[in-house]
Amino acid sequence: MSNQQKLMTADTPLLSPATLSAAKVGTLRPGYDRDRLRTGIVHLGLGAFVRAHQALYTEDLLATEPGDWGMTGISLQRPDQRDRLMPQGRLYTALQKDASGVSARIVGCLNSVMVAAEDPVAVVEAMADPSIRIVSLTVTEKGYCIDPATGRLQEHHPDIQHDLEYPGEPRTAVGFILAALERRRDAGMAPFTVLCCDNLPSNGHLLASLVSDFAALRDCGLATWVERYAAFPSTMVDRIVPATTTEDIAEAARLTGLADAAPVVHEPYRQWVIEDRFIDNSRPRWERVGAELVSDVAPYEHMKLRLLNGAHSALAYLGYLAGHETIADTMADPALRLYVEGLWQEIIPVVPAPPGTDLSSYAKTLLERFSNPAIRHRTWQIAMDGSQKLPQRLLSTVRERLAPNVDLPRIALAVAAWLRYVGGTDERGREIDVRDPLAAHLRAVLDRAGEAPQDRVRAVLGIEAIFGPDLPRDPRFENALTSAYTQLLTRGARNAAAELSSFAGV
Ligand code: CS2
Repeated sequence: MSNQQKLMTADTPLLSPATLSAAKVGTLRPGYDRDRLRTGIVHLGLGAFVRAHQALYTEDLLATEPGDWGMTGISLQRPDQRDRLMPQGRLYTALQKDASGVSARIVGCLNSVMVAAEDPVAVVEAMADPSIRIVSLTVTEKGYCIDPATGRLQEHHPDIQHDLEYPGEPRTAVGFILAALERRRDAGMAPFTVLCCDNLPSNGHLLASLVSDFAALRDCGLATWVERYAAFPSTMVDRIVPATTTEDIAEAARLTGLADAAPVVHEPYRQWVIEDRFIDNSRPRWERVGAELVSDVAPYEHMKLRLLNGAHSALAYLGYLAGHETIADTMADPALRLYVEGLWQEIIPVVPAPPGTDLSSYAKTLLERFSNPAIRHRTWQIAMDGSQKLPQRLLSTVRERLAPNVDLPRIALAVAAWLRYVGGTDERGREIDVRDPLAAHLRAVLDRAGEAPQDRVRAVLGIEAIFGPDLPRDPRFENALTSAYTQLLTRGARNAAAELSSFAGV
């Protein structure tokens, strides 16, 4: 906790099981007996998202129907979450915010919290425990050691190499899953269901093939057992959850009367579409609290990745370059708001609508969600890891528009804004803190390319891990990107977007 936070919460009792009953009126508290909650889920990647999404669905369910679905939360690397959550009995506050106000709820379904890097063996043991029926994940795109353009495991990734050498003490999510599945197989137990909750296309199938790629490198018998018995349902997850700030910590304390070092903030909206394919059908009845259990997640996932995440990335790069700190600030800029409405018009024709969904209404809802002034979602945060995000968010749409030969000026501007952003200098000449596993490589490629826009575009397009083998060879895309990039350089993000904004809107 910073000194500032300490000052703000100095007179406030710490959140803990002992002080829970003192929470201020209006604070929702766990509606079940925490002491009797057993653990059925291990979750890898204990960031804010899972605590504001899956954990809240689970919390809602436990309140109406007690079950064995408490969660063990695992941080793969950093101890911060564990260090904040343990002293408060793993309780935390979820703040729901929109223009009409804020409400607080204290969440209790985390039964334990571990840090994998400190004790990987204990984590494998926890996952191999017979009580665990689901291992879910939110480790972000880069946590899968995947080649973004091909969807295959990066065998030469240093962490994968490490996990091949020390399979009992892994570092990666894929390594942990396989080590625990191996333990279960050797003990004659059933596997667990692996539930990927990251924003990746066909995320369950993708993770199944990564685990199978990795298993094949280790032991073919294990690969066959995993393929035969394990299950990797796909999911679509949705809720906007910005990084927690010092102000949020102070706000949580003010609302609940209890000092919480680890609150999460989220919008009211949430959606969770899950492929109903669990081992022995053993899962929480999440559908009772609003999740959708379906036989095919693909249309939901396409809609969400391309309309929501695609637009989010576009707004993040353009908004950042135009000097906007948050998505809500970017949406308050008329040129960029009109731009994103036009962007959706480019995306919608190539996205099949999920059953019962109208994509224009979906886009209207996104307009409202992105404009939520109470959610301060930083453009810089969303701009992170673009090399891992662009393929599924924007480049699939590029391919589908190029196939029938339709133009794509707004999508090209979004990709050009990413290119401008990873160049590392903003429109006022200030350095950008580019966070991306390929940041150094991108910088080197751009430095070698020189200053001419067409050379920079061509050089970056040549990165096959992002653009695949096909897009660099498509002169239509190269031309669209070069012209958008030139516009950005000469006129700036705001004007380049405004130029394209003479659209009627969704
Ligand atoms: C965002 C997502 O950070 C990002 O890249 O686009 O985290 C987005 O907020 C969620 O997917 C919304 O469900």
